Amino acid sequence: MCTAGTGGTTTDAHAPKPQHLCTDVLAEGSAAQGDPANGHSKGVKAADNGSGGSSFERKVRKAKRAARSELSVSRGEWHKHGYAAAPALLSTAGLVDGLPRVHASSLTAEEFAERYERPRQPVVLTGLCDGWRASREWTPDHLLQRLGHCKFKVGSDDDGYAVRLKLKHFLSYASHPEHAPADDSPLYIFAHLDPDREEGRALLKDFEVPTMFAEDLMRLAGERRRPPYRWFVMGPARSGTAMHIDPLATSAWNALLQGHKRWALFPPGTPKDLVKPPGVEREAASWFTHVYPCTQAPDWPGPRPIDVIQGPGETIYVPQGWWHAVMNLDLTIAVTQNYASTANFAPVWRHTKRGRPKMSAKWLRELREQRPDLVAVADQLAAEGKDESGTSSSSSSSSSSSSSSSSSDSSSSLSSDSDSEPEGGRRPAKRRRTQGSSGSAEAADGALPAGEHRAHCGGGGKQDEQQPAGQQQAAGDSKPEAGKHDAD
Ligand SMILES: O=C(O)CCC(=O)C(=O)O
Repeated sequence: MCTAGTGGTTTDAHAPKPQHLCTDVLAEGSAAQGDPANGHSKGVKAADNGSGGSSFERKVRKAKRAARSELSVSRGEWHKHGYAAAPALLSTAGLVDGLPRVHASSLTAEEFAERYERPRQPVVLTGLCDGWRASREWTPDHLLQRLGHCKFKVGSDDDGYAVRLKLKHFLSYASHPEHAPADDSPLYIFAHLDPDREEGRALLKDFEVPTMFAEDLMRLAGERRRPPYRWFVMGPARSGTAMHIDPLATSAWNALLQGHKRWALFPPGTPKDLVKPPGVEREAASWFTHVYPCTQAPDWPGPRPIDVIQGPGETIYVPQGWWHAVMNLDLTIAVTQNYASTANFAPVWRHTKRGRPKMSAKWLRELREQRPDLVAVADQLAAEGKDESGTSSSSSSSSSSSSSSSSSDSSSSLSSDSDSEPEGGRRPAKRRRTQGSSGSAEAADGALPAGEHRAHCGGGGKQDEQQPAGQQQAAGDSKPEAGKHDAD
């Protein structure tokens, strides 16, 4: 079968409803040529001298070592693949975008549910972010001025704790020719929007959850109990998110404010070993280099990916169960949120009950008050033995095994510019690692998905696929960073 290559081939007739032929978004070609991240060099340079043996350099090295301990910084292993010298990786020439664009104003929430959510059809919505302050102010320069001193998560260490960099250092890293523009798979900010942190509070004011995604049933479990579910995402060219399915069978929306993202989506049921073949590094750049070309070969045995080039102002809807990998084509800034709604409640409930019993008990109590119709769904699943526990939701509700998992974490943070700490909180005196490999585990009350997020380079975000959620849950309350993409 296919072995390797670089991305950027033309999709074929298997790609659903090709709608718009993309031109090469990098025609102006900055990232591929190692140009600093677009459009903000003035502010970034003013903030930091990104060269020499500066403290900036030390902080970046430290963050890199923590976020990807398998790569030696000093031996140049962050650029061992030479992806930065392979401009085809960032080219969209010949790609056929396979998703329809629908203007948000032409769709009610109910129409969205009927046309896209219930049939689990991905779509790109336009116009959703037009009125957001984020559309105007989430530029590198502006964010630098406002939040340059704040630390953002750029990865997790081997114990699952957040690795953070100040935004001013991250932006210097993103633009300095010897840093991100040279790295195979650069560090990526994937930061849970935590209202207990300064940057979380600030950024949360800059956007509104669009009405079609507003149902957000997990809020009934309580902000403290529910897993992290919304993230600020910023990354330079070639950073991204490796192939995964979002956790707990949630669906997601991802609104892009700056730059361009390349997506590859596979429908639910696509075999994991096809889309995540063993031996391929868990980085988006590696996936698009080594796996994507195979998906275009005549003997590819699975469905072809849907290619999408998401541009600024576009919001992609990723329904529950879809595999997706995402690579940034230039410096991107986005916000993404995972959610449960009436449309995906049944699978989310199954995964949550199995993987997060304490949360599901609390959630069920609230659903009983506010959504008895969904409790009937949960009971039906239990009666059919489909909630994986075999116990009825009626009987489980009283036991509320949901005791503690107290979020021990108040938000004091260890104070260094590049550090590792549990999400939202203080690193416990004795760190405890949640189960799972490579730091992939779900924190007790933590991440939607937790822990590892080598899924996207460095970033700590949503998490991975169809792993029995029970394997993700950690007991106790000293928790590693909550990530969106965990390892499987
Ligand atoms: O913006 C990205 O890197 C994609 C994020 C993603 O795939 C996700 O949040 O599930």
